[in-house]
Parts: sequence; C-alpha cells; structure tokens
Amino acid sequence: MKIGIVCYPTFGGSGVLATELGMGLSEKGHEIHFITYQQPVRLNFHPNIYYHEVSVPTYPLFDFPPYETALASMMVNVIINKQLDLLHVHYAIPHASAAYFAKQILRKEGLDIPVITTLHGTDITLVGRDQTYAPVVTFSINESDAITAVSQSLKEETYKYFKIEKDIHVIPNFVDIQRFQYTNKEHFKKMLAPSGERILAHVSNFRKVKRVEDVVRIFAKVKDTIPSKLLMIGDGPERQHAEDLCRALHIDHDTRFLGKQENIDEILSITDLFLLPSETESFGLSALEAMACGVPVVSTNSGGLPEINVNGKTGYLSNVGDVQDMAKHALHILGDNDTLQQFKKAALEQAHKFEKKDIIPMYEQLYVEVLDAYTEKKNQEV
Ligand code: GMT
Repeated sequence: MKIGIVCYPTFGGSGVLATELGMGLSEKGHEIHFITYQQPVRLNFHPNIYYHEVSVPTYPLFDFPPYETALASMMVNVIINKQLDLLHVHYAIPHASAAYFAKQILRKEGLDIPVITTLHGTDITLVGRDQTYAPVVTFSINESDAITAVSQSLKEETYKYFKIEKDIHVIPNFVDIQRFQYTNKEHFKKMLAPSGERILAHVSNFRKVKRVEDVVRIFAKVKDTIPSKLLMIGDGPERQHAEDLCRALHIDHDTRFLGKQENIDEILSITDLFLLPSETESFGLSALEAMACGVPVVSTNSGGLPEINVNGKTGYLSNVGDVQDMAKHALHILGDNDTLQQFKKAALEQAHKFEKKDIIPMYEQLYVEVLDAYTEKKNQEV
C-alpha cells in the first residue's frame, strides 16, 4: 500500500508512535510518505520511506502563518503525485481537519481516498475539548473514514466529551523491543551513581500535564531513605521550575537534567524505577518503553495508565497528586534487590504484550477493511 502519514515530528509520543509505525510498515513493504513540517526525530532512512516537508511561507500580514492551509495543500500534492491509497493522520488537531479539507479538494479532481485518524491524548482530553477547537475536532473526527484511539480509556473519553457517531477502534501503542531492551551499561551507571545509588528517571516534554514537580517531590522523599539519583530526560515549559525546586529542596546535586535525548534506551538500561505522575495520560508510551527495558513504573492511575501498568506487579498506581503514596511505592520497589528484580521481570513481561510485531498488523488490517469498504462503495456507485 502507499500510505501518507501526518504527525507532529517532535519528541512527543504521538509523533514517536507515528514514526515507528511508518518505519515498521515500510519494513513490511509498504510505501510510506511522511508529511510534516520537520523531519520526525526518530525517522531512519529506508528505501520505502519518503519525507515531504510542509513549509509555511511568512508574510507581513500573518501574525499566525496558516499552517493548516499549507498542510492541506501538501496533502493534496502528495496524494495526487504519489498516488497514495490512504492517509493516516496522528493527533486530531489540526491534522484531521486539514485531511478533511484535502479530501474535499481531491473530490473535485475525481479522486477519493480514505482518511484514518488516530487520537492520541490531549487532542481529546485537554486541547480538543476546549471550545476554541471542539466544533472542528468533532466534525473532522466524524468525517474520518476510520478512527482509532490508543487506549480503551481514550475511546471512552472521546465518546464522553464529543458527539462521535462512529465506531472507535482501540489499537494500543507499541514498543520496538529490538531497540528498547536492557543492555549492559554498567560503566555509564557507575559514572552517574558511583556509590551504587538507585537510579530513578522521568521522560517527558515537561508540560504541566506531566506534573514534573511531583517527580521532584517523590524523588526528594525517596532520597531521604535510600541513596539515589534522579535523571530528568526531555525539555519543555516546566523544566526551569523543576530545576529551581531541586535547588530549593537541596537535591540538585543528585539530580541531572539531561534535556532531549535520542538514545533513551541506553538511559533506561541504567534506570531502576520510572516515574510518571501525570495529571492525564491516555497511554504513557514512555512508561511502556521503560518497561521494555525492564524498568518498573510508579505512576498515577489516570487515563490509560492502568491498561499498561499493573498495580502491585509491574509498578504501582496512585491518585493524581498523591506524592506521599507514590514515594511509599517507590521505596517498596527499591527497598531490596529481590523485590526490585520481581518488579523488573514483571515489567518486561508486560511490555511484551505491546510488541510492535503484534500491533502493526492491527493497523494493516484496519487499512484493508477501510479500502475494501471504499471499493465496495465505488462499485455500488457505478
Ligand atoms: O496528547 C499529547 O499530550 C501529545 C501526545 C504526544 O505527542 O506526546 O501524547 C499522547 O500520545 C502518546 C502516544 O499515543 C501517549 O503515549 C501519551 O499518553 C499521550 N499524552 C497524554 O495523554 C498527556
């Protein structure tokens, strides 16, 4: 199949998932066309992969350059020139509405291709629900030929907050276990934790919804009892605040802010516990990647997190903001080596339920169903 993939190219989970999906599909022989404003961070070269950059020319009149218009135009051009079979957009805003717009333009040219929209998280739970966007989000989701959500929880939230008239398919996120697996990095661990301290880590884009302040406060409590170090990976609006808090709590010497990192698997290989105290989290791809490296997770019970993190087995789930409870759970997991090994083993086993090789065929199956329905519709029209 010739598939167009539209996503955010940055370090965020929706872009990472879309990129991994595109690469996985290309390895299976599909021709993949990424349409984004920047080369996706995890995109590797493959003969079946093409990248089409959306540029938005500036003009003195534009305080807000019209990205959605440029994106829809690029979709039209790529679909026509590369004869795509379908378009798969990740994160509804503004990708689903741009796809609808492109579809209408193509219809005038006598071309009709299906659009699949994958809902990832805040496009539903936070940003999409805002009245600024909600009417367009509702309309464009309903106009998609197929809709997928990355967790059962996100599916339910979508029906709760929007008037959706169609079926939503749950296709969970996946992990490439060839890439995300434990590798011995003891030399690296010794550099960061020279006295054998436990290592805790957090990976995110440091937005408010991630509650990075809670990460710091949980760590401060853990460190009071168990010698440990904290690795903060990623960057975003809350980073400065988190760094300031570390200084105020006098834990800055035991905390390293590493910024955006490409080889997260190497950092996860030296990590003993992953912290994800998010306000909302539709899935928690970063937690799944940690688990694939054998790292247990202490997280909140919000959104789709209970679908991947099994309470008392692969880690623990607490109410949002309950720093005390999360610290207690972290101390339990890290308290002795046997307990830690048990949790590590269970985390790894759980990650295997979300393997790339099992999930990508679910998308392929959906593509086939959507294309078959299209062919049937066309045949009926003739
Ligand atoms: O929705 C977002 O916040 C953006 C998105 C991203 O690009 O980082 O994250 C969401 O999609 C990921 C991939 O499906 C999920 O693993 C994250 O849980 C989800 N984030 C939230 O729900 C906050």
